[in-house]
Amino acid sequence: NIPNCSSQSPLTIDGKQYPTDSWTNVPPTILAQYGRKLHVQPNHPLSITRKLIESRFPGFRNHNDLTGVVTVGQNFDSLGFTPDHPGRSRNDTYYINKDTLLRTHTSAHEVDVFRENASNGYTISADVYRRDAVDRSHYPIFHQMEGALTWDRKDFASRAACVERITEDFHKLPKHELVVEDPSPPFHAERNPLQEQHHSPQEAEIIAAHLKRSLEDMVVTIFTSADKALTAAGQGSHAEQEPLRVRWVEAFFPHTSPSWELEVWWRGDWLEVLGCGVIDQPLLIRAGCPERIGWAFGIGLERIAMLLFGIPDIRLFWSKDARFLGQFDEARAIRRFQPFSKHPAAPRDVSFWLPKADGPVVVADTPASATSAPSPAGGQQTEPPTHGAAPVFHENDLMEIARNTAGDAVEDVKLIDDFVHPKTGRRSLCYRITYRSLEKTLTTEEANALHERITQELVGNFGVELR
Ligand code: FA5
Ligand code: MG
Repeated sequence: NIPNCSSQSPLTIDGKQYPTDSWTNVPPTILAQYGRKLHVQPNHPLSITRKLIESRFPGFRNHNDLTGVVTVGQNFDSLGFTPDHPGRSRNDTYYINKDTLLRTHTSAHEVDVFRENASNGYTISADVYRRDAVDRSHYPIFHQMEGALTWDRKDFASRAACVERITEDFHKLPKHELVVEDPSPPFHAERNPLQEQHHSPQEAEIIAAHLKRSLEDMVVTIFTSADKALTAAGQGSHAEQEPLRVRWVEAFFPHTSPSWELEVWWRGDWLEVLGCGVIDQPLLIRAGCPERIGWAFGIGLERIAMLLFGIPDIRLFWSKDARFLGQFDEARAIRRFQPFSKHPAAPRDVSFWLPKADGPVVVADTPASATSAPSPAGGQQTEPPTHGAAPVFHENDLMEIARNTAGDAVEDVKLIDDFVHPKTGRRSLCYRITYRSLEKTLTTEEANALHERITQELVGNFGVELR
């Protein structure tokens, strides 16, 4: 029963019971993978990657065991997400109930960690959960590393003295040779303002410079040393195929301003590896350290690991196959991942008419805000669960049906056709679902059976009409 897989019975996660309600949408397949903690498994590529990044931030406290069940307050409110922010949608977030969810990012812990001890810097590495697309670089569970560093104005005689210290710290950071592309303006008065009511321009600028240099150092150092190892092992460095290219682009987060994303050139395209910015001062005020100023970042560990080891498919991180796990050793220099088998892909298409929209327009790729009803009592959320009538189809519903039905045998789900009938006004969608197991060749019958089950779920849950 998707997306309203709420039941009366409570959910047990990590030995703790949580009541369910009409917000509950976390499926059993996700809960079954909860708690694997790949980022701390010895010799797992995500753990190796985490340690490499941590090593570039000496003196930071490393939090690697914060629980993934958090409150709506921690995940959104503490960071200044507005009540109608789309990230709160049940289409994007796994709710345990209206107050509790599986964290969607490691930023959920920022305020708590600052409140507990804001001195020096910290990292937080953890599993995070999102209802998201299905393809080779997206998985509904992935791993992030948060990092933050602040300075306390109270430690200095004046604000100018604090700026001076940050400037000294900046000059002590390792330097690198790489020319980092920076095509967009570093600040934008409306879209990405300096927090002028809280920070002098000098404070914001030196914090930003320290942040960018620190992250550039991290990326350049770990990729250059991986390259050296690969060359020494005769495995061909990344640089031989494509020289390292890195760029900054403008980004937006409720909890930082100004904000940026760092992208790395990979196989002919820019791949976003992290988001970062100057910490929103109200966040630090909420955390009880109003005189601290500083920066924060959030890195996708899988993205870095895929680049470092040449891992082609994000599903592989979940493999328990010794042919995968046996290739990584944290005591040894980086080696390129050797694919152990590539089984054939089995693409299947499904075309359907969306139910005739009497009232609101049914949309495939945006949350169905047109059908909103009042919020549940006491909840911050503006988007209600759908009751009674067949739920409005959202693309992430198909992603989830595919995952729940075919598990890791589904490699990719892509919209390949979308058209509105000129006479009837009905909308038709066609998705191509690519089946491919990492472990074995799927027979035609197996692929057909998976496809049939997904198709039937779609009809049963969303009242679509197959074409
Ligand atoms: C965030 O989650 C922010 N909280 C990051 C941040 C922290 C910004 C602190 C400022 C200060 P974003 O949604 O872009 O931002 O995710 C951060 C990184 O996680 C991305 O750059 C990407 O590397 C990775 N990521 C995001 N979604 C996925 C996914 N579905 N699969 C794998 N990696 C992902
Ligand atoms: Mg992003």
